[in-house]
Amino acid sequence: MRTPESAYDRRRLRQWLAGEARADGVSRRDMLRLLAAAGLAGAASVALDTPAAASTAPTAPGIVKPLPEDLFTVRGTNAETRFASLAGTGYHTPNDRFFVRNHTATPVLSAADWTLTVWGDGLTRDRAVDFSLADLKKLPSVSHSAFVECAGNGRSFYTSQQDQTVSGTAWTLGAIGVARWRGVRLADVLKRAGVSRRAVDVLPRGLDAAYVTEGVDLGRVRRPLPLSKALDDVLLAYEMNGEPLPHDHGHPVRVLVPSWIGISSIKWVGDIEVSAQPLYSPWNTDFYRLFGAAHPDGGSAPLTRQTIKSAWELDAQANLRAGVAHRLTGRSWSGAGRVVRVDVSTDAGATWSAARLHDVPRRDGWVRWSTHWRPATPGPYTLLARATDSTGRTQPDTTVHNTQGYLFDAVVRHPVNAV
Ligand SMILES: Nc1nc2c(c(=O)[nH]1)N[C@H]1C(S)=C(S)[C@@H](COP(=O)(O)O)O[C@H]1N2
Ligand SMILES: [Mo]
Repeated sequence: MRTPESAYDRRRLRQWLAGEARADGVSRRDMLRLLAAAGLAGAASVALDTPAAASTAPTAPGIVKPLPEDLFTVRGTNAETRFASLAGTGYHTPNDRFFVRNHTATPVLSAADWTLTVWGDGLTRDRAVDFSLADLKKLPSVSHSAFVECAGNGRSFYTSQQDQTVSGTAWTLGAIGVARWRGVRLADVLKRAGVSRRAVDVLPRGLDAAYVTEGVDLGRVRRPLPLSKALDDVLLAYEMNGEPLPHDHGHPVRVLVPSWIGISSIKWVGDIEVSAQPLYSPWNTDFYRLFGAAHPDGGSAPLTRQTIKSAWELDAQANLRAGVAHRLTGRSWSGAGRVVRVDVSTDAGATWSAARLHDVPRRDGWVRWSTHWRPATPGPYTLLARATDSTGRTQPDTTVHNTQGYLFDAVVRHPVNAV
């Protein structure tokens, strides 16, 4: 029913390691130098404490929308949603509090001037095909509720809970949002462009500036998708929660790849290469694979689906009145299936009970849940939430380490104080 993802990824990985990969403008040697410089072998430590100046800043460089402190924590060029700000909101993350992950800066593009160019040797004709936004809007529109979640969401807990060193943005759990996306099926656009039977990969590329890191220009943000996934459930979205796509989330059009890691969902898409050969970019070779002692020499296959997580809609170190019953809320999600059960503990795991679920579990989304708790006496407490999905997967106590801190799925210890 779904794409044969793991076979695809194993094949791509072999080709990359065997040097059969098309270099796509960045040499393997440059990438290795870059990774060495970034200290990924013995990776640099994540900064757990956001500098005071950053955490109170109302804006992040390159982000257009306001980032009030009660909604966001700014982390470099990115803004993390504060889970506490989702309490009482609906199923979908409001656009004003949806996290932003930018490699560079949000480009402010005009919808009227925008075109999408579809090109490559995987098309039946030997010329590129352009689509305006008006052209896309003439195709049948579809809506889909789905999360976008950064592969590094939860990364800081490798350090704070497991005492491990990882590189990258020190997210807590707020690098996720669920929106109702409206747009057209990528499959319909590819068919119009004339996708040939030889096509195997598609490579959407953003119109934001080239990403330069450690002195290496990696080019514009782009990540290949297997044709089978591209033809399955991928959207070219032009609306988010009933509004035109906001600038920070890809205006006028972004790719939306349900259940896969956030990097797949290319914002501000400007062109899509359709290729008869496997494609590579830094974002499916040296980034977004698992490296480290517990992983194969040379790294894992490229990451595709998101993992399983839970979060309380509370700040860390929130104060709750002792001796009073509180209704506590949270959300759980999984890229592999529907979340069917959430267990919670208010005593650091000594006892557990089932949380009440408030949504019909659905794939590509999350479930809201609640529990009641009356802290008997003042003092510090640790809250835990552990989700189980329809594939039978349950959040573990620890996550196997990888150097770039991707796919953290362990139960997070959430400290609160009864006062
Ligand atoms: N063009 C472009 N697309 C991009 C990115 C980017 O920097 N440039 N960041 C990616 C990453 S790493 C993530 S997690 C998601 C974040 O989407 P959001 O900012 O709408 O929440 O966008 C992805 N698409
Ligand atoms: Mo990401």
